[in-house]
Amino acid sequence: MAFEVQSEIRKRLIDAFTDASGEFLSGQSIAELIGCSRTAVWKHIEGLREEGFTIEAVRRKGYRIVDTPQKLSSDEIRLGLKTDFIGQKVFYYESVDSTQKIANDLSTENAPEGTLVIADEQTSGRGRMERKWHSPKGEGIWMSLLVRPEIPPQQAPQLTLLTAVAAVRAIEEAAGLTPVIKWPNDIMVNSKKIAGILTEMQAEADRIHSVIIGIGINVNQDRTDFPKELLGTATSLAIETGNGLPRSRIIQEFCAQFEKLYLLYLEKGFYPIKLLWESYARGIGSFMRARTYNGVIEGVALGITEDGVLKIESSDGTIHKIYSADIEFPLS
Ligand code: BT5
Repeated sequence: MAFEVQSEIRKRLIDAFTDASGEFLSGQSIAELIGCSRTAVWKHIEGLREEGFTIEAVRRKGYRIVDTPQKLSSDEIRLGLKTDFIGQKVFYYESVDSTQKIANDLSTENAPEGTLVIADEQTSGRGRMERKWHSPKGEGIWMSLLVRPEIPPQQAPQLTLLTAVAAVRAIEEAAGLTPVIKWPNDIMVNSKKIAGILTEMQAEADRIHSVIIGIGINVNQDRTDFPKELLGTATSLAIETGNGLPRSRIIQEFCAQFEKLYLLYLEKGFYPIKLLWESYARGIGSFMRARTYNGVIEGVALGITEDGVLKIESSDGTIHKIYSADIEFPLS
């Protein structure tokens, strides 16, 4: 397992290139910006090259980044990341069992809010209720985000809906197609699942210690990359757009969208998020079948409550509140 620790200087160098937006930075100005000697600048530039960055060096002009590596790295994720705290600390792994587990461990070690754990591959990626999440090497975004909102624990499911909106918007911005949301955590394109969200928390009775939000987005798989059982139900951005996409761009966009929505949520509560969620959701007003722990409920979906709970009205007029379920309805 490869684990990269970002040095503070490397971070500052990446920030300087981000602010330069593709323009040249002279060796001297980099040295001043990041607080080290010109020789050290050169060493760090070489380090970035070894990671796969293509860096142009021109006499009297300086350096600029002309291409980023295909392979993910924490430096590549930071280059172009325009957030204050979401994703500002990135832990990148080549292969892990599950990023949820690592983020959980980091949370108990007091990692700061916004810490992001990303893996190129998960060997035991998981969905809700101990289901498997297929996370093949290099093909998707498998990441877990740590937040510590000061909200009552029972409101944590709202963060799943907030994350769904952030994921839809990130995909919209980075890939140019607009997915829809299927309550509570499925992101769909052409009636197939392109991304899923798993929200887990560490809490006491009345206080959240941390919420770990797991997001899986299928990016570069072609049809043959999915196992047989997912062939009819899963899709990827490459399949839907016909293009491969740099994963870092989607991750950065997700972080920016999430941060905006999260700050709005902390300031104004769930209502504005609920309105956005409803604008991307499908199935409200439709006949639905909800498979819950306690059996199957069928009826018309009335909408979601302030707490993000789904309301279904069955034919006898009873209104059921659904906290957790898999739902089925015709998507197209
Ligand atoms: C989810 O669960 O959709 C949550 C998925 C969260 C995955 C992320 S990846 C990073 C982080 N680390 C983890 O270990 N997990 C999180 P659920 O709604 O229960 O859906 C699971 C179901 O989706 C499975 O039973 C399959 O039917 C289907 N599935 C599995 N892998 C898939 C994939 N790559 N694409 C689309 N569908 C998939």
